[in-house]
Amino acid sequence: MEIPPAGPGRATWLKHKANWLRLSAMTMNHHAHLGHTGGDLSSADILAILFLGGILNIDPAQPRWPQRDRFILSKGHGAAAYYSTLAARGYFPVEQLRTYMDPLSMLNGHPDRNKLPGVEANTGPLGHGLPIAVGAALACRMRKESWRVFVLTGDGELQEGSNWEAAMTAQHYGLDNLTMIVDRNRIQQGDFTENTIRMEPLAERFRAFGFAVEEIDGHSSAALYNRLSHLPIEPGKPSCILANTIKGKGVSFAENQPAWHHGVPTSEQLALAAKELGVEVAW
Ligand SMILES: Cc1ncc(C[n+]2csc(CCOP(=O)(O)OP(=O)(O)O)c2C)c(N)n1
Ligand SMILES: [Mg+2]
Repeated sequence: MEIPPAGPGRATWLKHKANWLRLSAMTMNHHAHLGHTGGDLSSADILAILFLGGILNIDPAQPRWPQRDRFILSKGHGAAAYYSTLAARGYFPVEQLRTYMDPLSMLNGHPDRNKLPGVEANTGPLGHGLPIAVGAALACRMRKESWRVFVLTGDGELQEGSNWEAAMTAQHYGLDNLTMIVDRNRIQQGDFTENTIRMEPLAERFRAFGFAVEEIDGHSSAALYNRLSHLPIEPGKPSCILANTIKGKGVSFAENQPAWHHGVPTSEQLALAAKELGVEVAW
């Protein structure tokens, strides 16, 4: 796929793509009368860089190519943004996004690897993506292959203990082919993370569990690109990127509002979002 050369042109192009993912996800949630808009909007820049910005070594024409990089959306409730990304990358026609959550659609409320090309793991129950990613990274090591594993988690999701068991395993095996990205939007279901179960000091916690950690602006395509194109952060250690984001990013009425975790836009809100994001969705 065509990616503009490095520079301000590429940053603008990626921002436009990410905003298209945002509006596409909101349109899907609107039609389905269900969805997780806030987390779709916070993750869009990360998904855009990985899939459309040339980070992942993948081939949509061969979704099961053995040497591909693996991406796992651990926060499976962010499916609408993820499906929009896979369609934009060419895994299936964008028109199929219209079928989101329809009976017999490939686009379930949460991703299903048996139905949709490009999906590596069935997720939705929180706390499973990192354990699966660790297993994949270890398998890669044992086979002496060179593909990499990327996993995107929520921040509230890290309250699931399974993540910390997986983190211990990743550091034990020195899995520097594993990169976890945390969508650190500071909101979970119902409230801010720090009011629910405090996550800080999150960077120090991951360091103590043997990860190389870096905090970046999760809405800056330059920061994301620079970090993700120079991995691992430290040889011999799994990488953890704490991507500081805003839940509901880009849409004034949804930004930083816990209620928009599950919020579904009305027709009027969708029109306002389109205006604010400066994109059109025509599928
Ligand atoms: C094991 C489990 N418990 C509860 C839920 C219901 N649930 C869906 S999303 C969510 C909140 C997730 O918050 P966070 O990880 O911060 O995601 P984001 O802010 O990126 O949407 C919850 C509790 C679930 N999917 N899985
Ligand atoms: Mg969150």
